[in-house]
Amino acid sequence: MRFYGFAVAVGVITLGACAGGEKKPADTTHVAVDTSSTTTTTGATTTTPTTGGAVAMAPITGATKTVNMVGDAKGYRFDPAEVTIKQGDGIKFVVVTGGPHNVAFDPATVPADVKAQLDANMGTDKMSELSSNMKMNPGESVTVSFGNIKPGQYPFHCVPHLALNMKGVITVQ
Ligand SMILES: [Cu+2]
Repeated sequence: MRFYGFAVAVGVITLGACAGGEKKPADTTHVAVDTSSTTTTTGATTTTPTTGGAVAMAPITGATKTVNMVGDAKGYRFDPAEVTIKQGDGIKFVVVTGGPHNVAFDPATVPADVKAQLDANMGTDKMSELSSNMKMNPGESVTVSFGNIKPGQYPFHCVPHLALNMKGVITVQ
């Protein structure tokens, strides 16, 4: 009455290859994308595009003439209204009476290749391109350099008194 050998180690041999079910090939691609995007930013665009005030002021190297800005019983005017100068000269516009006055060039009358230089030559005391700030009191002035301005005729005016014919012409020889 003996029962042997029943439990003769039945199923313990089922050890087996259940390893490594978690690998996904996506890991490698992620790394590759990151590196490539860093290299794209190094594009060599170092040239300055069309920035407005890129032209430097060309200083007065010659004489400076004075033009008075006047408003009285006879009307509003530049005195003298017609001025002839040489390239490199300057003009100092001085308030005498009847302010506020200013000095402005009509962008439509200034040649395209002169515009940026003339605007720069008016300095930074401006209310817009080619138009100086208002000058209120006697003795206040606006000085414009004609350095590096090519020969030609340059009409100018006073913005608040343009309708009253306060204007003139500068001839650069
Ligand atoms: Cu005026």
